[in-house]
Amino acid sequence: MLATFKCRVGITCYPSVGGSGILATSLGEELASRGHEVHFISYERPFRLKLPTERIHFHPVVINDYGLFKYPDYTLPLSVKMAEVSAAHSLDILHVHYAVPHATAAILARSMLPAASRPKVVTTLHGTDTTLLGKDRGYAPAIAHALDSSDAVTAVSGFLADETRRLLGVDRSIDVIPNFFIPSKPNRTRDQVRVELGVAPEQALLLHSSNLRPGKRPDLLLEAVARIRPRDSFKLLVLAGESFEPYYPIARRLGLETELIVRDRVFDIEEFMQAADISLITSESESFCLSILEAMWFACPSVSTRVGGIPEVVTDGETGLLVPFGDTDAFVRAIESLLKNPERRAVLGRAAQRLAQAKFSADAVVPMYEDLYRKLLNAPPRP
Ligand code: GMT
Repeated sequence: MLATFKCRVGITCYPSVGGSGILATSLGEELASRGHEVHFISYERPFRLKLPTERIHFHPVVINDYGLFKYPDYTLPLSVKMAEVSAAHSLDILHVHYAVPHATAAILARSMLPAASRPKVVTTLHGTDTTLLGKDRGYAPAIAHALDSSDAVTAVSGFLADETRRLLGVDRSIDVIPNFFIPSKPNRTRDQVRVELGVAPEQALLLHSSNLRPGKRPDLLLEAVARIRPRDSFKLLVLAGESFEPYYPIARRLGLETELIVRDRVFDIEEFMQAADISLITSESESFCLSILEAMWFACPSVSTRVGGIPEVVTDGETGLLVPFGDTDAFVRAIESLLKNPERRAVLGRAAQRLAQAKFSADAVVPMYEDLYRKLLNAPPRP
């Protein structure tokens, strides 16, 4: 019976600001709310994880700074903790988010346990674990081995599944399970937030939310925004997952001091998402782009580069606008066209919200993971 399926899942992810950890945290919380028992195993509590929560446990991995090591090792203590938690709590599944080094640690943990009590290993690929590290000869064979040895592999977009096969030469099934998002209800109104940010009623609020890693190309974002005319028609809000410090000189050179608002380490992103009019993404590669989805939930359309898995999230001309990577003129024109046309913005935004609710909600996506777990637990053990 579908409704009575319950299992014990260990989840490992990066706890810091980043889409893979955010997704893993939401998945764990959703699984717990559906009656599964969830054990997070990581070096820190994932930053969005609310504790205490019924059926959710957190097991920190302690890393020894052994004097002999020039580089501290995380993989081994992580695998030992995974094996320990699996044995102590009879885990059915070890679900790792981001392959490096989590998948390697999980297969090692599995092999440390007696055959009868080995959890199934599910590896979810999020992006640079394939698109960046998969190109690095110092990592690729280990990633390919960990994927081949996982009981199931999922990727957050069809693009990422294909790239993984191509770059790593992996010849195994990879299930595509997209990301999802559950917006919290903002505490303040849209108007209150806009007043706090200093956005005039006639101005549009442009939003960029990311970890600002080089691949997000914050430099291109600022260059494009500096070319938007009229200058006083907008403000740009950057929700910075990491320090914006390296980009202030660019913003100053481009004379964007008046338009730019930066907020870092924001935990209540919903407050700002609801206040935004257009979400901007200039990434050179993106397997999915969770921040576009977060904005979609607040009926905020996007202008973004047509790269990687983004076209699987944004329907060009219907829920947002896609522009070829590197074509700054086209990017600026796309933003200006939406600035001039609030009605079109609203139509795109409403369509984006409907798409998010239909395809990228917890109710649409979490059962895909539950089905996968159920299938694995019903399958015969690996030879
Ligand atoms: O790969 C990264 O840059 C980090 C990773 C993360 O942990 O945030 O981001 C990836 O995973 C997200 C969640 O699945 C996706 O929405 C992002 O598109 C993806 N980033 C890239 O592919 C660059």
